[in-house]
Amino acid sequence: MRVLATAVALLAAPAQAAPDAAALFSEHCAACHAETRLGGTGPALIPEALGRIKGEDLAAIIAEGRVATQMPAFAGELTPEEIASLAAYISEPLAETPDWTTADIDATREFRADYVAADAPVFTADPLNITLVVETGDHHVSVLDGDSFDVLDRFATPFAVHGGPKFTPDGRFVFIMSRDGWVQKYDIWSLHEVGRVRAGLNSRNIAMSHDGQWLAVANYLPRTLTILSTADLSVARVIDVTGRDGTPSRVSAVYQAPDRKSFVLALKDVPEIWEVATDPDAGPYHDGFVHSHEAGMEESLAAEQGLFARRRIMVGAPIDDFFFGPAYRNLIGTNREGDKGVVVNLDVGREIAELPLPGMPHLGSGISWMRDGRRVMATPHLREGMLSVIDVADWKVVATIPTAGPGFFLRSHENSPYVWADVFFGPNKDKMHVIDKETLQIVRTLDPAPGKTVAHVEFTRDGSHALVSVWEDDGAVIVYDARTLEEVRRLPMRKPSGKYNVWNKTRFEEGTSH
Ligand code: DHE
Repeated sequence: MRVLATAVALLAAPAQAAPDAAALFSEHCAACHAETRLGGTGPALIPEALGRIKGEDLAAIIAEGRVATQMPAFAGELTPEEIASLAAYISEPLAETPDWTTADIDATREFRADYVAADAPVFTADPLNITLVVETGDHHVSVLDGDSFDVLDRFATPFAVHGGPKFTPDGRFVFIMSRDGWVQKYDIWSLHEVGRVRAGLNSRNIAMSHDGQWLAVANYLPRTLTILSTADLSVARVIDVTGRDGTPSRVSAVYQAPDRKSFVLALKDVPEIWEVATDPDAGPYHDGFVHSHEAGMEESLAAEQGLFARRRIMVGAPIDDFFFGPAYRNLIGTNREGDKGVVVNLDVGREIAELPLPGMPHLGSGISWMRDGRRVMATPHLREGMLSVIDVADWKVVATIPTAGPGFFLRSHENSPYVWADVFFGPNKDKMHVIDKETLQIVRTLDPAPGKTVAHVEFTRDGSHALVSVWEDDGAVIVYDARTLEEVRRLPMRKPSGKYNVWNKTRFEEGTSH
């Protein structure tokens, strides 16, 4: 009888109300992350941005806070249920794709009042041998003298920088992009930030125009390409990215094609590659055909001309990322399934070849070099422990090099006989292969920080030294003699990711990707 009474009492008790996540967000999070969840002084809290917090539990971050940031711990204030409901709330996609108009972008432009443009470099180091190290551990960039490896400056970046910073062709200014769409301009000669602007709400990467005047920002949110003036970070154009059938698309990546005086874009949601002119005299840009009198041109749907003229190249399926062949005539991309490569000829505007490339090739990390009189390119694979080496004249796979696990980045230099390939994923993430460019054999496997992720290489201007990241919060950049493969120096850094040498990047040194 007592048991029955207890059961009845329990049933009669009001059910524990589920926490009101939206109200909790407004009360505790919105002041820093904005009511819209699109970010304020704190980063955006939307799945597109949070997906990058690998291996970390969102609820744990809310409960414990984030060291060395302004993110406080909420464990004392909120119950575990409330924290879990907040974690679920910010993992939900936004109900609608938000707008981010030219006026919105312009309103975020801010310039450093203490910036004074120097007339000449304020340091004695070779300005073209400066190397930037992106330290994602505490969102800073270190500016290294490429000869002495001394740190000339260390400045704060926006939260979560991704992709390569892009230099103006003279190497004086550099632009750095964060996943939340902030673009920061930094003056290398003055060793000083100039200013920043939020060009998108969730962005992928940036590209510099051939003449250094325009910076393209590839966005996921909204579905746009933002083109900024590099002079003052003002908006030159926001291009809505919509497929021929009207479907809005995210931009996976944008790259500079200097020989073509254009930007080339990979679209994520529609089977199209776009080319956008950076030449005021460009055109006409016909969809599928460019500067061409081939049959069929008359049938093309659109023809734009002049600066920012756009043309569509129709492909069989969306291409996520790609690598350019010689003289930017062809690009090789991969399909979403990551099992084949597709070669697209940019001159005629169509696919011209296919090749088997299983295991999710990471073509954005591809590099190329001359081997035995023929130009080859190599790419790592994100899902298989191998590198594919492809002849770019006939697009045939000439070799497959087995590695100790799937890798992320490849690097070489014209003056180096070796390709450096990391093993980013799996138990051998602490290994770095050094591969002979002629024999395609692994000549040495370095193991400089056992148990830690060792990844991404950049060379000095002359190719004499290779800089390797120990990708940990108490990490380092290790400087190697690129010929003897001996360690020369170890510079402590906070989770260093990519490194970018001004010369190699502005001169399109052949061992470097985009
Ligand atoms: Fe990257 C470059 C896409 C995840 C670090 N990454 C690029 C580029 C693209 C790309 C298209 C070329 C842009 C450029 O430099 O202009 N990256 C992707 C993805 O699609 C992927 C797999 C998933 C994602 O969510 O974006 C991805 N990338 C990562 C990471 O997890 C890495 C390792 C850590 C991080 O910072 O997010 C990472 N990506 C990098 C780095 C570069 C990069 C360091 C620049 C390499 C270079 O040498 O130029």
